Amino acid sequence: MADCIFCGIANHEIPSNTAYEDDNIICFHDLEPQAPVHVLVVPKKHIACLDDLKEEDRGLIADIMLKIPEIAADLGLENGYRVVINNGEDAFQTVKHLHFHILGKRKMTWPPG
Ligand code: DGP
Repeated sequence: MADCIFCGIANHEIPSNTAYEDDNIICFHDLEPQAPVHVLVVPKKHIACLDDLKEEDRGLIADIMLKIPEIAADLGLENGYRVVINNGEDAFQTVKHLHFHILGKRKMTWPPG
């Protein structure tokens, strides 16, 4: 989608520090890391947010969920990690292209801010 930063990264028009990539998914290090390890797992297909998921996306989302532990292991997050989806305004979603944050290498707190 035009003017979407994460589409630009997925298309290699915008550079990123890529941690993992396949035909449908790209994972890259966050520009504003909130933990010593902070990557974003992004479907290459433009889906704005969770609310826009369609039945046809079921396989893609399952692939992402199965890939996250593999990426976490590759990043050395053997002591645990947090996966976050910010969905919509109240959740402070700033980039309107669905993405899964993986944060690790520090102790997290609960509840989140
Ligand atoms: P969210 O608030 O859930 O929409 O998080 C968006 C994240 O995307 C935020 O942590 C900063 C990150 N981000 C925004 N623009 C860029 C970019 O151009 N490159 C990278 N690597 N990360 C970005």
